[in-house]
Amino acid sequence: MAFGNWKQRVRLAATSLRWGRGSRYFEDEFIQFNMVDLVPVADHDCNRPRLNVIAPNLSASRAFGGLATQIGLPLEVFKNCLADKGWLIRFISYASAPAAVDNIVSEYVNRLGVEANSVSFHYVGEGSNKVPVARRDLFLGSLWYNLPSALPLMQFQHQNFETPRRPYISLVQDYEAGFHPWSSAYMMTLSAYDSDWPKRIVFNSSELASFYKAQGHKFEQSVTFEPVLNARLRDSLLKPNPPPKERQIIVYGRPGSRRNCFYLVRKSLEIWSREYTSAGAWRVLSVGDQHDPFTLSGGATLEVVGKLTLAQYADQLHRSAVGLSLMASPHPSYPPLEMAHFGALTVCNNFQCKDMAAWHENMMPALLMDPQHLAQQLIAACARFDADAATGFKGKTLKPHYLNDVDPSVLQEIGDLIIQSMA
Ligand code: TRH
Repeated sequence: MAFGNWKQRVRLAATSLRWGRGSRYFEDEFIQFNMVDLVPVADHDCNRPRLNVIAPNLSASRAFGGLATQIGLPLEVFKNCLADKGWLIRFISYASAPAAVDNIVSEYVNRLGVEANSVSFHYVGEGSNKVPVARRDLFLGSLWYNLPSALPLMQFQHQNFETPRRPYISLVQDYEAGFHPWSSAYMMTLSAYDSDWPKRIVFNSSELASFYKAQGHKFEQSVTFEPVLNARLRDSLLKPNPPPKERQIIVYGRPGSRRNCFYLVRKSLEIWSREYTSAGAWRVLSVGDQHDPFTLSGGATLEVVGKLTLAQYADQLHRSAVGLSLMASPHPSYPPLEMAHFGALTVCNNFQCKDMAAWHENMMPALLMDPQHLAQQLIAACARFDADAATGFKGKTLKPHYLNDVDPSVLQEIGDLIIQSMA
């Protein structure tokens, strides 16, 4: 993560040298997304149907929830519904190959027991943007800019092999137009949603599906799956004798992702530490991005640890009595679900179609996204733990599916959607 920050700083410095002082304009226009032009070349060798998953990179150590789902879900669908029908699966990565031990695809292939011979890789980041395209390729992407990247490949297939315009499988994991202020990126995201190439959508969560549909975007067909707990975190949650709860607030601290509302996180913690008389007994642990520490009052301490491994993250989830995780988005967001299910009283937020209180009794959604109000929620959560250290363990999940694998009947629906797209 620190390395990532360095790269971003060097890039910003280079931009400043070339164009003058850096500005929000530059960040939004050139840095917050990574448009990659893919160049098709005919592949006459592959005659089997092939699902192509376009991903920004395949590195497990860089993956948060979005990438993990983008890799894991298609592999689960492949294993359950496509492999026995002769399909292949290929991962097209914008970045060069990660170290073998850091390859997130290999991790899921091993865990799910997918036949490794059916899986191939194409790394665009290794010197050429050329991508071999065969008659029976189908493309799936998650981030909005995967569609404009894939379009030349799909158009080439249509013209070169005289195939029908095969639908693009869009794995919608957030309303990504909202990731950008009004700008080129914002307009391009809407254009990707509304382009006339046929699209079939796989929605990550009902909340997001409702929001997306309410915006009126057109698509041919859709399937919705509900978020589930990461299997490695689930193993840790279910292990006997977990570490005990401590006076620790685990905070999803990601200044690099606007949707995680870092300004509100920081301001509310500053107020909490000034106003909660027992704050000195508490420690705040910021996980997610590496960032500069800020000062807390009243003897409360802050430690910034950035991105943890899943095992380290699980350990801290066990230890934390209180959680704080915000996301300006209709998706429920994985971290508050994790915090609540690990027994932390979790300060979080609702957003139009999402109601976090519907997920777990430990959720404490803010009525207002205002630092003062959030601080009062934090004070209430800490006071509840100070009064009863078992309080978070008494809270129950309201979505029992969350502790299982994705529903097999939904995997089948996604498999059918993919198979029908090849017709
Ligand atoms: O990948 P993400 O940025 O999430 C994306 C977008 O936020 C998008 O808006 C959302 O809708 C979509 O995913 C589903 O990050 P996310 O989901 O916030 O990542 C959380 C996961 O990251 C969590 O499930 C486990 C992992 N993680 C770590 O591996 N180490 C850590 O230290 C932390 C805090 C999380």
